Amino acid sequence: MAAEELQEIARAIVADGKGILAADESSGTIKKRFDSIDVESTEETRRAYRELLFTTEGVEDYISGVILYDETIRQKASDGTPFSRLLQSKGIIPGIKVDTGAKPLAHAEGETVTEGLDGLRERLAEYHELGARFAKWRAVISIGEEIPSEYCIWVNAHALARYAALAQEAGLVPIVEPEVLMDGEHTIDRSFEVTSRTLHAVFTELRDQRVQPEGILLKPNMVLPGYESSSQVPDDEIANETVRCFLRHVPAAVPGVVFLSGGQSEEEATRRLNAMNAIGPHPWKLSFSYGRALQATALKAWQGKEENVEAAQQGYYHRAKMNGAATTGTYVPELERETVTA
Ligand code: 5MM
Repeated sequence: MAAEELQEIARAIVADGKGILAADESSGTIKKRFDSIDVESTEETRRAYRELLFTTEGVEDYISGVILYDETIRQKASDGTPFSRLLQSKGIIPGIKVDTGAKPLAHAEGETVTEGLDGLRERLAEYHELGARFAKWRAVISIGEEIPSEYCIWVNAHALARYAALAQEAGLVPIVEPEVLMDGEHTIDRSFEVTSRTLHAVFTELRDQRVQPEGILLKPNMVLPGYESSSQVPDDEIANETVRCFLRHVPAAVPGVVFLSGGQSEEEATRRLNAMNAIGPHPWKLSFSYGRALQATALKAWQGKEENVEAAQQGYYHRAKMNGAATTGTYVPELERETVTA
């Protein structure tokens, strides 16, 4: 596809005040989320929950794209409208997760490689037919005493680039997600070092495999201490270190960086994104592609009950609005107390 068309999609996704809802939980992950609210995970409960999110009135003011899972892109709203068409009708761009998950990496205890390249060209063509205009592939890098190995970083970077090249060929903007996990006892310096090595490998492979940087979006972790670390740091340090790391590795030609939340609380994810934008301008837009940090309140409010749909939608709308403000550095905690109604 022409480079300009990919760029146009990427730019629309990171338009001021907007970001992505990651609703591409695989069946195993959504089951874990539903277990936390004691709701059985069936095709119908998953459909009903996604319908709740996608039909939230007014959320399109803050959400430019939604990442879907294979099952979800084939599902319909209660009135028979396919989810991808429903999103398009609200001006939201449908996207699709195309990896098939992180699997144990041979000869590398505790490390994984993300799979899904077999038949990917054909799957991408089908997803384009189904309305997707961007794709997502997540590589997982864990921090431990002896890991990550260079072997793990480079095989994952290689696969990310192979995916990204195929996605661009199919007319889908690849969201490139090398997630350095936030679990562990490591310091922020160690997170910086591992994120730096990972981004170096990813952008080397992307370049070697002829991926156009103007037509991708990067979905990374923020640089912060591990959750079990005894040395926690303030938000402005997380913002400074994350931006400093990206300035070293992410080409200015990349239109946007859309962060994952990775288990941060909803407000932490908002505050830290805001802190980064408050020290801008940066060469790229800094926005969000949150799963848990957009859905936690909504999921808890829903509890699988029809009568809670409105409360759940209000929770989701509110987080989308808060993160929308964070993309322009205009979020202040006082906004949390504003009415949460759409
Ligand atoms: C929504 O979760 C996504 C899919 O995860 P699985 O393949 O493990 O089911 C995940 O890739 C997500 O898009 C990112 O991790 C961002 O979500 P969070 O919750 O970290 O913001």
